[in-house]
Amino acid sequence: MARLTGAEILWDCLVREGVTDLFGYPGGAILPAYDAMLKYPLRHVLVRHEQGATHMADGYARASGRVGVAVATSGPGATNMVTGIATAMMDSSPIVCITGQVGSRLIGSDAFQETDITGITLPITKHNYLVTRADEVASVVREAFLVAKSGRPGPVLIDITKDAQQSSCEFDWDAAAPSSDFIRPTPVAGEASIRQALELIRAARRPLVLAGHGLMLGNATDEFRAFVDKTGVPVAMTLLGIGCLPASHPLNLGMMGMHGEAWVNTAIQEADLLIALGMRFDDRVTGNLKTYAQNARKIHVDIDPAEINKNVPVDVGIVADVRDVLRIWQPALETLDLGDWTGRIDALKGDSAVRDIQKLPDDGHLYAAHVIHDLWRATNGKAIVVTDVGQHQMWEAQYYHHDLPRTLITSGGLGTMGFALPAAIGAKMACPDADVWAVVGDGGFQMTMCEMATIQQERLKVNVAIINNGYLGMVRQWQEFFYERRYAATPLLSPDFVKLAGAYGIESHAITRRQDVTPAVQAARAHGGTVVLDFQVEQEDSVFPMVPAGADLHKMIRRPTPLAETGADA
Ligand SMILES: Cc1cc2nc3c(=O)[nH]c(=O)nc-3n(C[C@H](O)[C@H](O)[C@H](O)COP(=O)(O)OP(=O)(O)OC[C@H]3O[C@@H](n4cnc5c(N)ncnc54)[C@H](O)[C@@H]3O)c2cc1C
Ligand SMILES: Cc1ncc(C[n+]2csc(CCOP(=O)(O)OP(=O)(O)O)c2C)c(N)n1
Ligand SMILES: [Mg+2]
Repeated sequence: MARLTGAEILWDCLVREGVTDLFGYPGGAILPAYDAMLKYPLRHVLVRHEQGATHMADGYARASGRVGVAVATSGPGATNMVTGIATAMMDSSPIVCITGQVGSRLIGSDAFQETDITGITLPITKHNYLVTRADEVASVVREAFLVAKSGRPGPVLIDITKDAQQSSCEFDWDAAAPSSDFIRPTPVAGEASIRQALELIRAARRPLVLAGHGLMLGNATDEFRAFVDKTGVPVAMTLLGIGCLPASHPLNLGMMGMHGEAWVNTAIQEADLLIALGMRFDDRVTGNLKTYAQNARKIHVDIDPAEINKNVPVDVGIVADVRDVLRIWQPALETLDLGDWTGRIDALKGDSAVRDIQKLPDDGHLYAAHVIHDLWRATNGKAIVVTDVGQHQMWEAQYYHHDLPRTLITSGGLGTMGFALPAAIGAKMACPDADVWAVVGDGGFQMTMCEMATIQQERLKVNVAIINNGYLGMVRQWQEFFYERRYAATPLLSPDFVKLAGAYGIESHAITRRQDVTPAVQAARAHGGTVVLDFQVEQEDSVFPMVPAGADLHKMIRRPTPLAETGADA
């Protein structure tokens, strides 16, 4: 058994947990840990703001399924992490955040850079720890990784006092294993509910799957595809579920909800059975709960018992890992006789006007939809696209057709502007061979664009597409629809992004015409380093369709121009 400092034990444990990369920013209370880090095979990415570190850890986790790690000092370093931790919590992303804390004797004395970060993050972490002794470090780190990745994943914070980092003790990895009392077994689906669900599935004539993020979190996409291929049930996806079934699969209908496809929302209202898999009936998904899917029986599979009957009462709730359930169901599944249900959905597609913008003649205007469509084409639908929050995020979901799981990374639950650039850095670190694009608004980019320096210092290639509409576009859209076009605080002045990127030593171009989009994307992909593309798009375009917040799901605001609809993109 070796005698190590708390700081050495911390990194030793991380290496044993399989960590290779971490994102952080140093300061006084975490200095002993930073000093000890030099001895361990860990790649530390120096961020420009601790919020960036948490989003990088989050993007790393979402792209790879591994736990992402972020490090900060006490006080302002720790509080800067709060937004990123809440973002990870809302979207069930497994990250471990490590913060330095003032010496244990100083706690409670308003010491320099003291803040009660475990208190502050209590409601936004799955669990958190204050470690005051070196001999606690190993067991806490091992438990923290287990908590972050097991069951419903989520963020965990470990706050370690400076003296716990500095003092020494015997380090025994095996003795620090989480106790068997602590390890909660994955819930097992009850036989009765499995049987009831199968009966409902067999009896259904107008069934729909509501496919969510849990399918990716539970690595269940192969089993899910087998379920769909066997039964023939059409699939609607949540924003975070995009990628769980290839967009090109004939039974994949697209996104549901506030900015989902019109035919999907109408089909939900007409369905006689909803099979919800690893999704949590967010209000962006359901609209008015009183009128939501009234004709449908409902099956809900979720690993978190708190989600069953939380927003939508269901007929059969199954608390289990969705992959286990799909595997148990598989032998009993049969191809369903759905009569004209798929024909009905095709008819609904026919009168929808979501994708009509592709058919517009090129009248000299550059629409965001054009940019996303051409980005999809030029990257063969295989890029990892990390979006920010706003209109561009919704256009990405509508016009980029993801064929692979974990290739759309976006802040859904918290809707955190500033997420994209740092999360894209994390995704690139996790998947160095992937073609990674950050699709950002002119507003959100300005919240974390300092991370361009991180990209350069780390010599990373993360391409950036700014959808520059001169507005906080999504808020402007709400003002247009619901506040009689009073654009309070939404017109947005931006710097010259090309010059700004240039100041960081990053190649950058502005694009204003549609015919220049594809060549710009291709050139960016071929370039050896990061390229920032400033797409100056139509300023007052809106995302359609739109279910106003709290409205009935089938009462969508549609694009006013009556254009011929195309289900498939040209
Ligand atoms: C501007 C904006 C607009 C939006 N508009 C839309 C919209 O139009 N449509 C839309 O869908 N979303 C929209 N969203 C996103 C929305 O707010 C939610 O984030 C999203 O609907 C959540 O998707 P989810 O339930 O699949 O994922 P999560 O919120 O991540 O939930 C995943 C669920 O899976 C469960 N789970 C995890 N692991 C497993 C496992 N192994 N087995 C079983 N269950 C598991 C979890 O317990 C959880 O209940 C919008 C967001 C923004 C910011
Ligand atoms: C941190 C944060 N602040 C405010 C908001 C509210 N909000 C949601 S979308 C949006 C506008 C985003 O503007 P921009 O980044 O330019 O994207 P666009 O909608 O124009 O595509 C705002 C302000 C938010 N989601 N996150
Ligand atoms: Mg904008």
